[in-house]
Amino acid sequence: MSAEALLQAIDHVAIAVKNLSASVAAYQKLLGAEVVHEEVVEDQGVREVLLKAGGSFIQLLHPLGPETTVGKFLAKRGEGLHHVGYRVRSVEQAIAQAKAAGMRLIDEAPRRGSRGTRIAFVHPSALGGTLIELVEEGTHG
Ligand code: CMX
Ligand code: CO
Repeated sequence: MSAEALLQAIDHVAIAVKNLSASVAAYQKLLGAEVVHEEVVEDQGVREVLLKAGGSFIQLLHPLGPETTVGKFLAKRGEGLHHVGYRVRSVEQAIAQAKAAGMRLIDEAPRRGSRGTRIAFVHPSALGGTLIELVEEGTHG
């Protein structure tokens, strides 16, 4: 598979926030963004709210506790951009391609994300200091 066929779209831009309801209210008020989903993903230690941005999402992330990845990120770096999610056709294929390219992967096998998605993270050191999430849409939307 060629590299250009891999990335379908930006699935989401994820922002770590300290106060989820205040941030949701700010996005609604300032950008008129509509909340389309809210979910606790225990596996990732987060509660997330998705706001619609065309065919993509803004993913507001709030940690389930201080020892989670997002909890530690907030303590160390404060609020801000946490990762970018790229939509791919097949997360297995994307993992294999990233691995073949010598990239440092956080997940070598797909995990379960919100909305029934299948996801895998690529370490920020692989792509210019930005944490990347590969996202394959679930069959149930
Ligand atoms: N973006 C960019 N760089 C980051 C980062 C982030 N989100 N989080 C940490 N880093 C950097 C740190 O600045 C640090 O860099 P230096 O070594 O240059 O100082 C380095 O990575 C290590 O930082 P750390 O605080 O020790 O963090 P860890 O190594 O413990 O964890 C990471 C970093 C990326 C491996 C971890 O956050 C991870 O496994 N992430 C994937 C899972 C995840 O993020 N889940 C939450 C979201 C779930 C969802 O989207 O559904
Ligand atoms: Co994400």
